[in-house]
Amino acid sequence: MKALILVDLQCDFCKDGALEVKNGDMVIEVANKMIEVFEKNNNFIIATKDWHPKEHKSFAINSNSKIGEVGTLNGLTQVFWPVHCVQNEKGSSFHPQLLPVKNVVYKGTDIHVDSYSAFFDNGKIHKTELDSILRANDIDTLYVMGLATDYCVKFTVLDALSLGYKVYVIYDGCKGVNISKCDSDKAFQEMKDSGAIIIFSDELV
Ligand code: VGL
Ligand code: ZN
Repeated sequence: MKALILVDLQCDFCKDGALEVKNGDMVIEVANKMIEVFEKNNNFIIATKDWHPKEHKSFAINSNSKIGEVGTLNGLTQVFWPVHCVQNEKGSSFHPQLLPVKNVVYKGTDIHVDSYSAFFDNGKIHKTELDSILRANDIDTLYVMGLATDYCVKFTVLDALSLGYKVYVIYDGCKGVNISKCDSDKAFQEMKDSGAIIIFSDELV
C-alpha cells in the first residue's frame, strides 16, 4: 500500500513566516492536487508538523547564537534557527489553503535535540509514531513532498529508505531553505543516490 507524506506545510515556512522558504507557498497547490489523488484512490495521507516548545535549543536566541550560525546541540552539529513552529501558535498551523489532513505526526518536541526527520530525532534516539502508523496500515511505498527540501524532506526520505520503504520524492512539491547555494540540488542528488525516485506531480494525476 502507498502513502502520501506531507512534510511541514506550516505557516512559518511559507510567505512572511518566521523561517520562510522561498516560494514555499507554491507547493500548497501541489499538495492539494496530491491529496485529491490519494483520497480518490483511498490511499493513506499523513502530514508532519514541526512542533517546538518555545524554549527549544535549536532557536538561536535560546542557545546564545546567531541565526544561521552553525554550532553544536547535544553533541550534534546544529544550524541555529529563528524561533519557528512554536506549539499552538499561528506559525505552526498548516498553511490556510491546505486541504484538511486527518493524520498528523509531530516532531521537534524535545528542547534538547532537533528533529528534521519525521521518523527520528537528529540523534536517532527517539522514534516518532510515523513508522508504526505506516506499518499498521500496511504501507511500504511513500510519496514524499513538502518543506524544506534540504532539511526535513531530505532527512525524512533518507530515514524512510533506511527503514526499508520504497520512496518517491515529488520534485515540484518541494522547496528548500538553501543557506548555501544549491543545497536543494544537493539534497535531491543525495536522496537519489540513496535510492529515492524523483518524480513530478503530473506523473501521479
Ligand atoms: C525545518 C529547519 C528547522 C524543516 C524545520 O521543516 O525543514 N528546517 N526546522
Ligand atoms: Zn524546526
